[in-house]
Amino acid sequence: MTIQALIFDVDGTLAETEEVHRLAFNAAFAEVGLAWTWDRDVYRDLLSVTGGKERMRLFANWRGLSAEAMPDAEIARVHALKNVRYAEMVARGECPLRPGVERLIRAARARGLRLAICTTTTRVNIDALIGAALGAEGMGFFDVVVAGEDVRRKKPAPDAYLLAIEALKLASARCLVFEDSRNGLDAALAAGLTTIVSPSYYTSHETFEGAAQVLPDLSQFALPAVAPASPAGPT
Ligand code: XBP
Ligand code: MG
Repeated sequence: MTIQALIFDVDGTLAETEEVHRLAFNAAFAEVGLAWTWDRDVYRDLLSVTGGKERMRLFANWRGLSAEAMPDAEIARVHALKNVRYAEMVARGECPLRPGVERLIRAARARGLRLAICTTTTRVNIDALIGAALGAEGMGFFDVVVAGEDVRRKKPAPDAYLLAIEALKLASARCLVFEDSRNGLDAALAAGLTTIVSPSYYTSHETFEGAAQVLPDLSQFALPAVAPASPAGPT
């Protein structure tokens, strides 16, 4: 298989961001006077759903709070505050990239591969992480960025990956995906994409049938033979 593009998940794959999201959620809850605290065990259970707002809705349901008691607008307000606190923590250097990630990104670029991001997180969080880790030029390394707000159905639905390969104008067989979670792997597989999984702190208990490889981290990954991407349509 000749690979022409690498597609990266964000949370858990590029960095151990979920712990930062958890702390940022708790900070936001405290700031708005919401008596919610998510410990690591609770957050691991909440990660069964993708998307921070969806996670808040799930927790509200667990608490028996109706949509009237916890309206979507209030979830959106607290979630936006969470993202502000997340960006501040990331900017302070509290969330470095996982081993091998920067080397792989730079090696892929040097070999003419195209790069994409495909995540269920919010776009501002991608900007914060990449900016802190790779500098102001970092977002320019990626030809395509698909974020949570770009699709109606988040992972494990294939929508985000289908949108990414459509934007790349490449056949799925020309792309290689990097994921850390079962939900992410299912999304990529449903889009027909070959997927390498490097489990993260919060997904280490999951199983990854269907992954092409499961690696402790991406420092273990060797790029296969590549051909430069064609600017023409799908190949
Ligand atoms: C993981 C997610 C996200 C993050 C938080 O995304 O499900 O919801 O936990 O981000 P990925 P938001 O596909 O990168 O693994 O609060 O912005 O949703
Ligand atoms: Mg992930």
